Amino acid sequence: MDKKTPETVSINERSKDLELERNRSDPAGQRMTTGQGVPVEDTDNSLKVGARGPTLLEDFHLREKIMRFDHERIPERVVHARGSAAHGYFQVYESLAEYTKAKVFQDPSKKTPVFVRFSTVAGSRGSADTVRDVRGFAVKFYTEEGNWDLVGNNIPVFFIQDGIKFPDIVHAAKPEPHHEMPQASTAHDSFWDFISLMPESAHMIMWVMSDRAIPRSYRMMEGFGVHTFRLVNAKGVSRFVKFHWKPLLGVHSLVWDEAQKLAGKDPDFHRRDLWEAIEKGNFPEYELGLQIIDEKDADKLGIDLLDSTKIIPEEVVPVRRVGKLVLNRNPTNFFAETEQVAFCTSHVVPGIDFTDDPLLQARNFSYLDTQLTRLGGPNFTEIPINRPIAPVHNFHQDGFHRQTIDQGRANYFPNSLGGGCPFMAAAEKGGYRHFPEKVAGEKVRQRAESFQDHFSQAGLFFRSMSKPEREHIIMALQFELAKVEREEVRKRVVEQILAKIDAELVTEVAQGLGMTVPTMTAVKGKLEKVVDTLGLPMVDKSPALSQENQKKDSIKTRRIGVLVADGFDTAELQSTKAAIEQAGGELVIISRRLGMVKGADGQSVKVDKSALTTGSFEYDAVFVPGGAASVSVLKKDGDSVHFIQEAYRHCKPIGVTKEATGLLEEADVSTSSLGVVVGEAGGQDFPAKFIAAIAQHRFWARHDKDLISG
Ligand code: HDE
Repeated sequence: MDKKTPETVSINERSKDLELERNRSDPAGQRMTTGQGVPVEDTDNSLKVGARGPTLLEDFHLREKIMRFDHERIPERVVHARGSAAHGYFQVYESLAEYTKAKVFQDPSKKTPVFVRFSTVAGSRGSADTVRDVRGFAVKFYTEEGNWDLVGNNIPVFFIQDGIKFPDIVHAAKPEPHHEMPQASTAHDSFWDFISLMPESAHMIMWVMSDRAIPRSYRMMEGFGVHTFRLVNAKGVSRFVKFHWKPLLGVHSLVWDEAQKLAGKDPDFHRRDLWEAIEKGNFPEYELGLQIIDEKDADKLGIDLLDSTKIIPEEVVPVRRVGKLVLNRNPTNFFAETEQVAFCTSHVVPGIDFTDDPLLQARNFSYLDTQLTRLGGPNFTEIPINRPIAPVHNFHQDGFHRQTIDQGRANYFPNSLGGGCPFMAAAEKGGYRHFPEKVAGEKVRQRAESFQDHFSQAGLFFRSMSKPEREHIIMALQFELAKVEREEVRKRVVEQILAKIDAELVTEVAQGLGMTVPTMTAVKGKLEKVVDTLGLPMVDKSPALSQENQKKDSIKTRRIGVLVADGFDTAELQSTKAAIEQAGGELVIISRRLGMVKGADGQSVKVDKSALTTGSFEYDAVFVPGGAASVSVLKKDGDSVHFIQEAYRHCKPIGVTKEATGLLEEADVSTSSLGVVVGEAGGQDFPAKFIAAIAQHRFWARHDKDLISG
């Protein structure tokens, strides 16, 4: 018998792409066949007795075609049904061998292929992208020692502490069972009823009511592993770790009014944004950040690391950026890749291990289990997008849709008929060895005492927000609770949850709902402990939590809507376009008619969007070039005036030159308002000032409170 050596693979950025190639099918230049490969003569007419006669059962092409169509759907994910994905790679900046033996973290010259799926949680597959919800951020690393799935969210905490509550929270959040309403929204009685009775959700509720739950783009949101995991090095030393993804474009959000309008005008807003950015070569990039905690320091943090409703503030344990994720290729086929990808938290590689977080432990069961129904059996690991690049050999066999053709007689271990193969690998040879954590105790159904502080971090989050961000949270709560029909549910949320978080919060929400403001119930938290034990100068606030403190130095990939009609000032449009494109932004020409629009000097430009199909909420800023004839048309057009007013109310930068100030007047927007940039006649500095304003993203201070009411 041949003496075989174990197969190994060396990974590079294209490994998974090449591996998928064997499953790709391209009809170009090919003739149509049946599923059996028999060429088809006619796919437009069924086989009949005479042109007007009955159809024959013998028509195997008709039957096969209809049968295949009848079974195209598979069950959607029970949560995270609506999603979009992309391929890319991950590259570590320097070896992390000190912390983990995972090969993906050893060699800075190596690019490991990844597939990343973003999603909303509550809505069905066809629901709108911009609803208020948590976003999934799931990453599959195809490493040389097997697949590692980091299945995270864009919010670092969760609603519940124990996985046994997951069916309850999801039932409560999903459309109500008797009439299946509302779709993709938590603004209903059963959700808030549950929340009012589950104080452990208080911290998560603050995040979900904040701007984080309405991101501007998947490319501009953070990601978090949520649970504490372990990194284990070659010597077997384990440290705790929290995973973060930091988008290089900064963290930006929509406002609620925009999000709702987008849901109607472009329900695919985030999916389109991701797809188009990649097609244009604007590859989304995120840095992987690690908060690493030595086991001996875990008790000093004032929180229990096994409690997924808590964060470790970045000011307490800094986030070290260790590598970069780049998404540079759209999937070839949505169903084959984005829909059939199966993430499982239990897919780990040597050097990465679990903790006893009861949420994580339950997930480790759920993700494996859910694929059985969704993907039709246990062979989902053989579906091309799920197949590891690393070689797979075991005695799992048979079942629906088995692809692998196992050779030989021995399908059991130990065996002698198969030469004892496949053999085991010692930990030193790459075998996965679980971290030998010491555990002892009684079997109990209990929640640890250290899990009991539900309100300190909810308050920390609220206090760490800027004034506009706090107002957004207040307005979101007013919106959601105003949709709750039962008064006692509203009351319980306000009295039992909000009154334990923050005085400003509870006062404003209660007043907005026409309720008596309850007295704050003081709940002594444990955060003070962090100051005591680590002597750190914070925790009353964590500036890292506020999006206001994120970097705002670039306009890369921002979309600027340009309102024009015939007679616009061509030179102004061209010079502004050149400057904005140079800075990485994009101008989108909007006009009443598609086709060409003519400048005052006779030169025409192509219209990108008909004003009928778009609105100010699809853009990051608005630009109106001068040109008396163009501006005079826009002034008479209610939609253009509304465009300006709406952009203004959403606190967006608005740039106008020369005659275009007339459109501002018509819209009742003062030229001296914050974030309104006016180009003086002949002024050279307009583009630079406008670009600086766009980089700020929004001008919240423009009009304090009413800005988000829509
Ligand atoms: Fe999930 N979750 N989850 N979840 N989750 C699923 O798995 C579950 C939780 C997350 O793009 C399901 O394949 C339980 C936290 C993402 O395909 C299911 C619990 C976090 C995705 C499931 C949680 C997540 C899912 C549905 C509590 C952030 C989409 C379909 C114990 C760290 C992955 C599927 C994709 C999907 C179970 C809580 C993130 C049912 C039981 C916390 C990003 O298995």
